[in-house]
Amino acid sequence: MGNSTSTPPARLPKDFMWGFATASFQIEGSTDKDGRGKSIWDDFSRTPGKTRDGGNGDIATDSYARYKEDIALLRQYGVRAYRFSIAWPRIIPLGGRADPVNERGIQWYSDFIDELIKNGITPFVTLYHWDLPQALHERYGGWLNREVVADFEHYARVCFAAFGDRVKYWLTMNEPWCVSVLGYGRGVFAPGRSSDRARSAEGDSSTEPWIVAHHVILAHASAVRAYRESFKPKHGGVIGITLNGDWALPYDDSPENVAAAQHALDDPIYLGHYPDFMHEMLGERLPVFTPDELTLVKGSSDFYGMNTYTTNLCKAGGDDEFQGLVEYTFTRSNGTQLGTQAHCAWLQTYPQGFRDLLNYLYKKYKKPIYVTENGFAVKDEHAMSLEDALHDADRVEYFRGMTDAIARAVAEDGVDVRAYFPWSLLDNFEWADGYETRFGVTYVDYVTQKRYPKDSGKFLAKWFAENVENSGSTTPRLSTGGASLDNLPTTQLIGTWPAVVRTRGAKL
Ligand code: PNW
Repeated sequence: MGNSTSTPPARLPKDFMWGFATASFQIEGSTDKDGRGKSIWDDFSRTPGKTRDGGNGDIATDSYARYKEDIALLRQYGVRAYRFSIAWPRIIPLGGRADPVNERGIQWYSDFIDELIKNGITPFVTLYHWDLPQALHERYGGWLNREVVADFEHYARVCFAAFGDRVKYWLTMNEPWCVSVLGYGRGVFAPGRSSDRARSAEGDSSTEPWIVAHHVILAHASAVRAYRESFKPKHGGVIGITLNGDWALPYDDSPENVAAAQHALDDPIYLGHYPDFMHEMLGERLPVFTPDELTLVKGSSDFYGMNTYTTNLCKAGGDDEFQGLVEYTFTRSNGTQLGTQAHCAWLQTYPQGFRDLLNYLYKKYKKPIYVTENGFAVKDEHAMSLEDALHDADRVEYFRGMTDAIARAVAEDGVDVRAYFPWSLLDNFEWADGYETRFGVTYVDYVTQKRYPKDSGKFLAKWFAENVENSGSTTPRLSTGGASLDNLPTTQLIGTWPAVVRTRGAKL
């Protein structure tokens, strides 16, 4: 694979899908509207100390109420597709397969999908982006109990039946690693279980994350089987899962660090079994797939769905099982930094790693790749004036590197990348970070709920307008008058911050 950046890459093919990604709990708000049940994030985010700034999901970006405005914004950016997630507790408020289906929840997503299609935007739907119905957590321990596999399959079937005539791209799960490790190991995400008794009264970080991950994988694979058997024949769409996929580089040439970097890249969905290293590390704590389950899991994704943000330099050692006994750093052996530091500790810019990851995955698995998230949170953006926040130079630099990497991976390396969804359309509820960390290409003023495109959003709109072969119908509207991107106000300064976005300094 090459790494030349001197000549411009060839254009992406005309059916290349690009758009922005979001998730229900991070943007919708309206948690008590239209019969929605509670999710595990509702009370968790309202519990003091669980989010960095005390923020919760009650209002978020108010996108449940403002969905037409959000879709108009997507249209201004000229996107071809939009990745969003469905909130399970809006569809089945109590979550289970014998519990009532909520027609008002179905109607809302149905209207939403129609509005996207009316605007020429292809819906790309995630079924589970972390908002498990609270009732299932209380009933049987949620992801810890195998019951959840059949309940998830049922929920998925309800969605396929209601929306499958219009939705042709499905993701079952977003990032199993975050669900299991952050929710049941480190305890920083809902439901917040952990062996750390300062953090949680209940939980066992040595066993629960692996049990949860096992059920997440089986739930995913069961939903895929249901889709392929009962819906795909008439609807003809594709379905898969999306994994955390950061690139891993050895810290240096030592054989143990080279092996450490490889551990970070193996996963059971595409291998069809747990990687050997996991057996060695976990012994009998690693759940066992029956032969039937192995058949169910292998090949259970039509494509390689990947959320990728950064590259880690890997050193063998340490005792962190959630990183496969590998230590991560961004400081090279010569003392320099890998790239530009984001607001979150785990993220630095490194576009060559993105190109290398795309090449690695395509050579290894030979499946089309859908990049379902990729993005950057500018350091201290929350503390800037609106005007400064809109000139998000570090995020522009990030996306300039990543778009160049994608274009070269496709045009020069022959990698089959079909879609790219920068995270995120809007600043939004960034989980345990609350509203402090901003990933949006659009600034959200949480007092007024006004949206303001940042330089990065304009950069991406222009880049894709110029670098995807024109299919005729989806040219971005950069200056259509009225609410065009260029006419939106960029100078209004934020006066007072609401309590919800004020930093309390609580570090997680
Ligand atoms: C992803 N990490 O989460 C999620 O899919 C989004 O909902 C989220 O807003 C986005 O990335 C930005 O954080 C991650 O600790 C959470 O490495 C944590 C990590 C990575 C991704």
